[in-house]
Amino acid sequence: MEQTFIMIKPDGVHRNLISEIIGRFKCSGFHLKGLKVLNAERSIAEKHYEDLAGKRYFPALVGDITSGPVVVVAMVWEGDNVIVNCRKIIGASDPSKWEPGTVRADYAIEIGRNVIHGSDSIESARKEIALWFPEGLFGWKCNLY
Ligand code: IDP
Ligand code: MG
Repeated sequence: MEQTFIMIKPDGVHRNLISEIIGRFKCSGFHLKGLKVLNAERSIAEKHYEDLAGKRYFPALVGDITSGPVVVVAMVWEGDNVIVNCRKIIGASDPSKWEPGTVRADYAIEIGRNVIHGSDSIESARKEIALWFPEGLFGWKCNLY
């Protein structure tokens, strides 16, 4: 089954949006395979966003994720088509394209403070899960479906 990595960024944590945002993923068919709160280390944040290393906003982006004594909430969800479905729940990163009903439409302030990250492909999900959960995932299987 497909897995995706979801992260509530520091702005979402600081605004007490953790429970509200996790609640958006309680769709039937999604299973929670990992959940933790941690300080994001710079090396992990840089590796996470390495594809964007050439962008002018890269230092600000890494700075945001690692700024001060902040935390991120990292989650792994598993399910059929979970990557694309979670991206739909999250919404577009570009403010001019925020779709109503998405997490970002409801809570993002601007593109640089858009409260949440979600993997965009199977490859990036694999990379991000390995990066943020080097200890491995919670090993259980839902027996209700
Ligand atoms: P995504 O988060 O929707 O996948 P990406 O294009 O992968 O969007 O960009 C990663 C993150 O980089 C965005 O969520 C946002 O925090 C930041 N970002 C993207 N474009 C800009 C920009 O033009 N200015 C400032 N930050 C940006
Ligand atoms: Mg992205």
